[in-house]
Amino acid sequence: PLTRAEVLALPKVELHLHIEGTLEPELILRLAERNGIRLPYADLDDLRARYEFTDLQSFLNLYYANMAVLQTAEDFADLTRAYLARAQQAGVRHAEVFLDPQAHTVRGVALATCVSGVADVLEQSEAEFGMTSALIVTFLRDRPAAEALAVLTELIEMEAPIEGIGLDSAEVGHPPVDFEEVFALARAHGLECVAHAGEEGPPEYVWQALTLLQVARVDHGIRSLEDDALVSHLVERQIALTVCPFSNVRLRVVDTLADHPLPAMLARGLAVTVNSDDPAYFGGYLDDNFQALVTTFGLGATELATLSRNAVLAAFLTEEQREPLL
Ligand code: ES4
Ligand code: ZN
Repeated sequence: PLTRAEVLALPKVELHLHIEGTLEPELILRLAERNGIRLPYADLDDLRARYEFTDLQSFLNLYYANMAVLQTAEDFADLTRAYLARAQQAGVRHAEVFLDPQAHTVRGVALATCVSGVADVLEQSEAEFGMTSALIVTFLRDRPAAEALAVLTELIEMEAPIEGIGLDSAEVGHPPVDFEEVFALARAHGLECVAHAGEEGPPEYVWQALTLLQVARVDHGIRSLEDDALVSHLVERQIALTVCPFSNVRLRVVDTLADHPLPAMLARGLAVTVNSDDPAYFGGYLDDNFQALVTTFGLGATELATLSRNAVLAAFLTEEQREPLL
């Protein structure tokens, strides 16, 4: 098996990373103090004790509650800088970062505050951390599509520096079809499109993301394996799936990492990529996810190269930017 040093040295591309999911417990407490916010936690250990999840919703409850500490553009900038520093250590060369604006606007934070706090730091990622980056705003599917449409309209009007849009939060009962109009508007403005689908939801949601939202990549997508016609469709078109091994284990989508279908997905020829999703909540960053795959499945240099290459090909990069990563 590959060594830790070899795993770290592998040039990595991260395509599924929620910036709010990089909010570490220590930073939560520091920002709470800085902003004079009272949290319902006695101390760091009390907070850490709550990181045990039974499903996606049980995680989302903690994830959204902890965001209360993110108030100013400086808070979002500090969060983003901390992620970039950690990603650089992990060997990340390019990151496409999700931001959930509605998780902040619904609690009174201005859209420009969260977007510029993150975007201003991402703009410096190459100069400060030696990695390129892009911002993808994700809409909360468990909130009304009309609200997403209003936020997207505002982002377009303010000429926000975004590469694309995505769709996340509680999946079951919130099918992609509800967001057709939002994605059509995004496409009309030249924005790239991705969506979470087939994490907890059925293969039908993956089909909808592909055919109705016309996404370029599917976030998670692991339940696609239940539908052979869908697998064939994804393989033929080499549509990338941004798979998140630690996330799937911690949200009980799979029982243990050893039960994860990633090797089976690779064997079927799916364009699998490895991602960290919400690393502060799920037990590790991108290097840790790769390391665990190497340890659990004995993946070798060839498989890791395939996973990395899949991510480089699926990234929203110009050919000039892509070439040195291939
Ligand atoms: C998420 Cl793992 C996951 N699934 C859906 N929505 C999310 N938002 C943040 N992490
Ligand atoms: Zn996600």
